[in-house]
Amino acid sequence: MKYFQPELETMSAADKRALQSERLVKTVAYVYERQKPYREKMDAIKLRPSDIKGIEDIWKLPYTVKADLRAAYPFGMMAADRKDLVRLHASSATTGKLTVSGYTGHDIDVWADCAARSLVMAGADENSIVHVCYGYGLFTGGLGMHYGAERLGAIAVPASAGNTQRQLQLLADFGADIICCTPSYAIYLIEEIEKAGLKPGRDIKLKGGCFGAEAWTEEMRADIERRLGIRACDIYGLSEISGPGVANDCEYKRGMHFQDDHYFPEIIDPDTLEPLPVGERGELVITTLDRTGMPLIRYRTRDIAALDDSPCPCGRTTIRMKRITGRSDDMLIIRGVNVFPSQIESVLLKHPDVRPHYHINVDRVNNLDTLEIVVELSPEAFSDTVADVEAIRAKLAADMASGISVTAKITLVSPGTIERSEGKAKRITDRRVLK
Ligand code: DLL
Repeated sequence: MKYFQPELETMSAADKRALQSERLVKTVAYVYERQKPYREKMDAIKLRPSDIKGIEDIWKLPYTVKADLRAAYPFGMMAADRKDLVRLHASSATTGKLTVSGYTGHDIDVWADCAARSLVMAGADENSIVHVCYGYGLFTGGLGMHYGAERLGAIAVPASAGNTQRQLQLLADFGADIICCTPSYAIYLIEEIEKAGLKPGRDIKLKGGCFGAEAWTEEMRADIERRLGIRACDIYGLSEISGPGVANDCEYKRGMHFQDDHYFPEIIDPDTLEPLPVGERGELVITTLDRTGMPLIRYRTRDIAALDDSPCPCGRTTIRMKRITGRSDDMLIIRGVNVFPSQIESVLLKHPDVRPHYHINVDRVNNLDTLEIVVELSPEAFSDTVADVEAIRAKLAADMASGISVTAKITLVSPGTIERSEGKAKRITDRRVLK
């Protein structure tokens, strides 16, 4: 199976634009009528739904921000009648109140299609067994991929997060070929697979996976692919828009195919709020084109990404999105220098003597920001002499200084010291916020 919905995934540019235009015009009229907080934003700038004639007018529309969702907690952003809503999810990824997301049956259908498209890109088909170890619950990871697997006609294994030994048993006994989990959990699973003496290919039959819900790096992808012998696809999504499957890598892994018949992406400069041209990195803004439960117009995701409209050899014509390098609110400012945790990960993973388990501590001592990176040694390096370990530390410190332009204290710890994550990894402790 090459595509899940070939007619939609390989649509011509002209047909795509016509579809996006038609859907945007409808969405704006619907939101103006049914979503009071957004109507007020449009009224404030005297913008009428009839001013939006097609996708080329999208820049005229005001942004929606997370604070709008919080202010409308819990149901103020719902546009559908209550009787038509069938599900709620919520996210507490950042501090503060939950952001609630409401879905009609139509929204769940569209989301399942997008998750099924993603699974096909990772190598799944109707004969697949899809092992889902994203958490099931208010978090969208578990149920999103579960519905996608069923939509595809594959078998979904709702393993959910946690109980790693049980996960290994299920993977070995059921023989799943596709796995869905966070990249940090994948690394944990791989370690346990290796410890148990299970061999990918022989005991574990995985061929591909959709890994997302947190920022990760090409180095991490290479590590997962090498150790599991699989195709590791990056999958993006957020509960406000639907959940996993808004964008996903195909087999060429040249950026995630953004499901732009349903979700329209833009990149803006987060400071000036001006749209940026294709290719430039900035904040991702998404408009839902046919959502009915909780449509969102020009939602500022805070995620930092770039778009790519060059053709993809896979034949899909959806616009692509380069790997998310982080969230603008995750960006650390250390002594005036901007540092994304993913840049730190990238430097660490180029070093064969450490493993991808790390924690970042930021503090302020005598009015000066300090950065400490605690990382686990590989089991081989751990048995080296003290002098060898000191050499590893010095090399990492030097690579880090040139990689992120900030000096960091490197603390090497023994294998297994850093807490493993079952869902989104929590890798930063910023004590400055408490001071
Ligand atoms: O994380 C939905 C999801 C589940 C995506 C499973 C992929 C796989 P939220 O909990 O609402 O939803 O968190 C959304 O997670 O704004 C990004 O900051 C981050 N994120 C999600 N996918 C990626 C990714 C789910 N592939 C927030 N790369 C988003 C980097 C990601 N960050």
